[in-house]
Amino acid sequence: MKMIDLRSDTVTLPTPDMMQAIAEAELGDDVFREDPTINKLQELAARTFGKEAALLVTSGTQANMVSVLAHCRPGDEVILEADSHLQYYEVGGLAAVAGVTPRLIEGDRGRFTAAQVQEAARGEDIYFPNTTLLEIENTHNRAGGTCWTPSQVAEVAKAAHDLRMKVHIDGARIFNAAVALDVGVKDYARHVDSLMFSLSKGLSCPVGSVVVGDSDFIERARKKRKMLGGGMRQAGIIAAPGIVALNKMVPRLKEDHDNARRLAEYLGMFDGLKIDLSTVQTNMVLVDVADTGLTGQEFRDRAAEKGLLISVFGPHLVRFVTHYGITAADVDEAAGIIESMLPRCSGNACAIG
Ligand code: TLP
Repeated sequence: MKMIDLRSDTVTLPTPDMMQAIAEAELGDDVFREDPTINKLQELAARTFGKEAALLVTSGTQANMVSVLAHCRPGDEVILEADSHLQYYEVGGLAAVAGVTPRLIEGDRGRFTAAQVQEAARGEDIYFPNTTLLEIENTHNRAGGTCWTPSQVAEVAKAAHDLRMKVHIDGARIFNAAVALDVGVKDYARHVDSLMFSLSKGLSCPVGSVVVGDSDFIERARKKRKMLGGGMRQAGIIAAPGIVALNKMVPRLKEDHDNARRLAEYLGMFDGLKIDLSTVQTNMVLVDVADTGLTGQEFRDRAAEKGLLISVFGPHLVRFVTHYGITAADVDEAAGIIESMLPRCSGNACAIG
């Protein structure tokens, strides 16, 4: 059976250009900084974001962790949004690995304001931890791929800097935000101390994320990466598709956004499904299925039986993600599968298909 896989943009396979770049990559030992392909990717990433330096790491989770470790000391406090990936999905690494405590802000579609940062930062007191880092997630995953504008980032970053905090962006999908709002990624990076983006999500690479920042920060992050076991050797085979991604894969993200919007509008017509179209800003669609009488897991399992893979995002919430390899026709087929699962009512009796 053909499967349409909308679980995540992490399921993408490398493009033919990426496979060729992998085969032809010049390699060396990156712990000695001798892999020319990694060095090239890092220089390209630093230039793209207008920062001094960059570091290739194995994953988005490792990118966030080396950033927290490079900015904070054990016992410090980090301010971040309550549903942020770093808090929700990174296995408690903030506490277990970095030894920092989270101070959570309730966002509005993933975003919060300078006033909320000022309120959360309690200032100097014998009783309080040192609050040393603010984290922003753009696009915000659990809010449904919602975007911060550069001026919203500038506003909260200024508030944090005035309070002597550093600011880190989890920009796993920062290119989705930049394409959706037609702004440059430098427009975000210039306001913050560090930013990470993922190669392995919308950009379609098999592995890797990159952290950017000033040279001192990147040197500290490099050492933390080594400590976490992320010092890689001939990892130019990972960097080579990353170079292809930065050079070629960004403009096509618009196609994913158009497909997500198409899917959201299609699904929004079905009784029993609730979608907040205001959150459909990039390549994700969150759907509340409570009114179908199914849990998120039951809904996901029924879709899978019919050839459509999606993710459970809450007791009654599921997520669809569009990506490279998914066409408008696939989206229409996916919506058709969902339609075939919804209750068909006659008189007082309803049956789930
Ligand atoms: N997100 C994954 C899952 O972990 C939920 C997904 O399918 O969306 N930051 C953000 C904003 C992310 O969405 C993710 C991955 C990460 C960090 C972690 O990246 P990896 O999976 O490379 O460690």
